[in-house]
Parts: sequence; C-alpha cells; structure tokens
Amino acid sequence: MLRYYTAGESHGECLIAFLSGLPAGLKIDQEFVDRELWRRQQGYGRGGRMKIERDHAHILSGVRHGLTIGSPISVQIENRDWKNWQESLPVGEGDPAKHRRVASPRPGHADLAGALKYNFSEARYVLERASARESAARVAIGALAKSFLRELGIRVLSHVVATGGVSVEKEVPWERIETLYGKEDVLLNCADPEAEQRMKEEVDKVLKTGDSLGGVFEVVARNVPPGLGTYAQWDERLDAMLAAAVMSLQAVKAVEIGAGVTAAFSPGSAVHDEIGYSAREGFTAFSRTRNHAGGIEGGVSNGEEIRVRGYLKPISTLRRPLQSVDFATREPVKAAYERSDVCVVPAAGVAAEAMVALTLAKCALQKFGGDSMTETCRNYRGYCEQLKHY
Ligand code: EPS
Repeated sequence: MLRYYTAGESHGECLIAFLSGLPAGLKIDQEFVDRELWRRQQGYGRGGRMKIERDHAHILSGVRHGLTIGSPISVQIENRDWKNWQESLPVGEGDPAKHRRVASPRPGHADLAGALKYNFSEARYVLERASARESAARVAIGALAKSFLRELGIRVLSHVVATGGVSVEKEVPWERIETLYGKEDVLLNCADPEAEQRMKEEVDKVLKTGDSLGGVFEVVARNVPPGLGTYAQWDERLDAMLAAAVMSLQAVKAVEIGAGVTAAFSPGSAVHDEIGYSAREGFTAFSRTRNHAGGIEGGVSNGEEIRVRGYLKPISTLRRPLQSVDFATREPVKAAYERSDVCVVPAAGVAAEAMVALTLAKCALQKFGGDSMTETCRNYRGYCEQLKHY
C-alpha cells in the first residue's frame, strides 16, 4: 500500500515528504529527482521567489547505497527564503512586532475560508500552508514513483495546452511532448512554438496590468497496461483516483479525462473509440483508432495512453488587487498583495505529473504486489504474458 504525506510552510525552514510502500531494490537517481524539482521551478510568469530557491531533495531515510530498502522514505527540501523569515515566522514565541500579518483576504485564495475555519485573526498561517510551494514536496516523492513506474516501462510527462485564452487545438503526440523534457528554456512548456509565443505575449500583458492568468495542462502516461483500477468499488476507479489527485493541486478547479468535456456535447458515435484486432506492438492485439476515453473505460486502464487535463484558475494574488475587507476593522479595503507568480501552468503540470505517477504507482502495486522489485517485476511480467495469450 503506497501512502504519502507532506509537511511544511512556504516560508518555514523546509518542506518534508513521506512515502511508504515502495518495494525494496528500486534504484534511486538523485540527479533525476533534482531535475524534476528544477522542472517544477521553471516557466515564464513565475515571481521572484524562484530566483531564491534551488530545490534539492535531501533524502533522509528509506534509501541506502542508492536503492530503496522497503522502509518509509522521508525527503527534506530546504526553503532558502527561510533566512528572510526566521524572525517573522519563528517556531518559538518570538517577537510579535515582527509578525507579518496578511491583513485582508485575497478573493480566490484560501485566506478567508482558512482564517474562519482555524479561528485565526488574519491569514498568515493559512497562506503558509495553502501555498503551492507545498507541491515541491509532492514532486520529490512523485519522482520516486516515476522511477518505480519506469521499471514497468511506464512514462509520465506533461505539456501546456492553454494559457490566457490561447490554446493548442489538436492532440499532441507523445513524441512531441517528450522533446519538451530536455529543454533548458522551458518557457510555457507548450509543444506548439507558435502558440507558445502567443501565450508568452498574454503573460506579458498581465505582467504589465498587474493581473494574473490560469490555463490548462495535460498529463500523459504512456505504456500503462490494461487493468489498473477497477469498476468494482467507487473509490477504486482509476479515473476517480486521478481526478482527486490532480484536483488536490493548488489552483486546479476542474479535471478532464480524455475528451471528457466535449464528449458531453457529442453523440455516442462521435465519442467512443471503436475496437479492432490486429497483430501489433503493445499489451494485446486489441487496437483503437483514437483515444477519446483518455486510456480509461469503466474506471479501468484500457492500455491506451492515459490523458488527464487540469484546469487552473488564475493566480489569486493580484498586483492590482480586488475588493476585500480588513480582518481587524471590517472596513472595505483592497486585498493584500504579497510577491507572487502571475502564471504557473507549466509548474502545475509538473506537479500533476507527480500526482499521476503516485496514483499509478499505487494502483500498480495493488495489482502486482511485491516487497522487492524482483518480486513486483516478476508478477508484472507474468501478467503481461497472460495478456499476450488472452
Ligand atoms: C505562492 C506565492 C509565491 C510563489 C509560491 C506560491 O511565493 P512567495 O510568497 O514566497 O513569493 O512563488 O510558490 C513557490 C514558492 C513554489 O515553490 O512554487 C502562493 O501564495 O501560493
């Protein structure tokens, strides 16, 4: 059973992630984990904070001599910005005069709902934990889940399909998404250079006007065998698990699997993916000519690429703030402003890759079991043989 948690405040000393349930004997490549963290830090439209941070996964437990040992893994990511916050966010009592209050809640942020819920007089502690900084911890353990999936031949990547009203119309093939991975200048992580340029112009516009942008990312998981997840119980459906995992990311307000949204407005004949049978590479000889289902039918993976889209609301911290109310005086004021990003769609896509990888790894372990990679891979190969002879 794969389980994971994170801890840490955005401007606290560090972020922590726990992951337990990975089999023993999985090779962990520190460079790969840190590259994933680097990818999450990229993208056009990020704020000044990313110039301060240089995220590195400091693995504290569960990995020895470069291999997992079946024990819980804990990872620490330092917040370099902590040195600027030690006095205003101390663990001990500290000096109340140095506290940095968030005096008026930002519409769209967790500020007001969180302050009401936890009975805080202002929103500092709310934003510290609600912040998307937390997603760095998920990316670190997501990289471990990706390493596990890779042993089964499964790959997970993302790309941006819309930002600021500019969108990529056609389905982007895996090979094009893969070329984005090695790029040093991530920009908007969009596979269509012309659309990406127009997206960049949209970001430039909001940078000038003090506004912010949302968008849509797509996560693609390739080479997922048929049979992960089940229709047998509501909370074991793969689509339900993926939707919850991606929706749990900061600022995601909708999740779509395959052509889910347009399918709702189309007749069945235009939506469902017809089935053929011919000798070909893959898990089985059953084939499809298209993939509107996004690789999942009845809550079960069907062997096609899994495609999950996350719809991101615009960042809720605005340099030209919306109307709000002062927590202390209850007078109308403009919402608080703190240094912020104006667009984070590429970064959110990388965080969503981590959530998809963790979900698929959990389902794969449910199906194939195993306490060591030798055992898990043997079970996996046995299942693939069974599929071949179906
Ligand atoms: C965030 C506000 C900004 C972002 C942060 C999320 O941080 P700061 O207030 O320190 O400038 O940069 O994202 C990250 C730090 C990160 O690593 O992604 C927020 O309020 O959600």
